Amino acid sequence: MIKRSMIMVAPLWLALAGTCWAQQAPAPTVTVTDAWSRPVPNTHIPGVVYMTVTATGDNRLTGISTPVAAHAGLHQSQGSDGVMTMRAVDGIDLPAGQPVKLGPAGYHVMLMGLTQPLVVGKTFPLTLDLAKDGPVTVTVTVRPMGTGSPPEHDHHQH
Ligand SMILES: [Cu+2]
Repeated sequence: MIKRSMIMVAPLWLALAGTCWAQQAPAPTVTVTDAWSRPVPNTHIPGVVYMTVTATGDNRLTGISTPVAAHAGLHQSQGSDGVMTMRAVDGIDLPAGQPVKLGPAGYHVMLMGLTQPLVVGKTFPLTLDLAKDGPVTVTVTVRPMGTGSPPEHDHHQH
């Protein structure tokens, strides 16, 4: 008798608990959009991944991993005197509600020791480690050269 009423009540209880959780203590969640990579024909060449990361609460991207590379790292490109250099960073801050864009001129993910070439149209998983949340795994799509932003001109050869 008791057991039966417990079963009937459970769905309502779960619904109420979910509502209360959402209103009182929003979980820090992270959304990733537009995750893409450039094609890499040769595994001796590092790969690069770009994406836009938005956190609902202040958070920090602390690490990255993927089965297609022996090592994945967070990098930042910086331009000085017309020369672009990049350095490894140990994390990327994700301010609440502000989309953080990883792109060709700034932060990016570097894939070292690719286990396979990255072919246009192929997808692979990428896992983001976060300071205030469990890991988030997203799907990265390999896009053709010249389709990123800002537009590239390296395919306009005469
Ligand atoms: Cu890099």
